[in-house]
Amino acid sequence: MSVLRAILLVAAALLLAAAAQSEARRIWIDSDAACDGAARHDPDDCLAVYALAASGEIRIVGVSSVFGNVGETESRETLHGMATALAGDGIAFPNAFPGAGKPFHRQAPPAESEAQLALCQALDEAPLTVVALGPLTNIAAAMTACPDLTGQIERIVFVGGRREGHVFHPAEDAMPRARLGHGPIFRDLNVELDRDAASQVLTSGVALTLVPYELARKLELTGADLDAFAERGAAADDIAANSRNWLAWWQADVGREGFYPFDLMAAAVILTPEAFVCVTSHASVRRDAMISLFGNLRVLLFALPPDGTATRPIETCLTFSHNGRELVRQLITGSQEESAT
Ligand SMILES: [Ca+2]
Repeated sequence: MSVLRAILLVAAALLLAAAAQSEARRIWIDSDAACDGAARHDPDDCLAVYALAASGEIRIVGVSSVFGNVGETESRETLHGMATALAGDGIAFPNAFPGAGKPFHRQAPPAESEAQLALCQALDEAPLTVVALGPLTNIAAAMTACPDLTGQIERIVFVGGRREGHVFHPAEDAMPRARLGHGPIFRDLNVELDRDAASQVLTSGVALTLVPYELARKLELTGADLDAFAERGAAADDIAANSRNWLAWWQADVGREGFYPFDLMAAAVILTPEAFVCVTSHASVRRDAMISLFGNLRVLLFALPPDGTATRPIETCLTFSHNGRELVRQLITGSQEESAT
């Protein structure tokens, strides 16, 4: 093959790749990333962001930071750090637009964040799917700022929601001698930190996919998974290192070999939808009549089948397909072909 012909073939391949990328599904990531290595900071946002950034099959058109697991500033700095680390590995990832530092209804007057304006602009350019890994404040703010563009949101994939009466109790039967007999209990924080935003998004009419605790509890990421992840490059090595304290807390205080990778599941719903069994449920934001924890404030409840009180049909991913668990694990550990090389 002549040198000229080889150059032309490479150029054609690059053009094809660029064309495929421009036609790829447009994704917006909203995140309360907290993977700084602190013992009680859940690194799952960073695992989700890594999986989305590294896939090459989607086009990340924007990223925004929101308060949640940590403050908005720390979340944004974490995302910026990830962008730098990913760039070092040759993976493009945009810097995060600053978003909300507190719930929408507690902002007086409501602040107009760069995140909501940038999301409106991205919606004005073309339809997109939002992966919502934290409280829905930025999404609700954008819906308020540019209501005529809400129809451009193809779908929101949101980490949250539960069935009535369901308590998030990760130890389950893993720690029979735990203090008080149950070990830690988690809240549905992405909903509870901004209930009004959750309610606004739910009632907006935009297609919504819930990725609840009930799904995440069906997969544990272990130390061996983090070992494999760390081999994928400097960015992965950083995130894996910053996940070790979280893993250690799960092993010591929850009694499990691994941790439930909550936000990673939302990334996986985008990247490997065949890994999941998702059904239509009916959801609403209201008080849970079966339990009075946390002052019995409103929460996002879904019901299967409809229970007569729920209002809105939405997609809810509840379990894995036959090989789904391994497909999701491989988003972190790398594909089997990669492992074999
Ligand atoms: Ca999160």
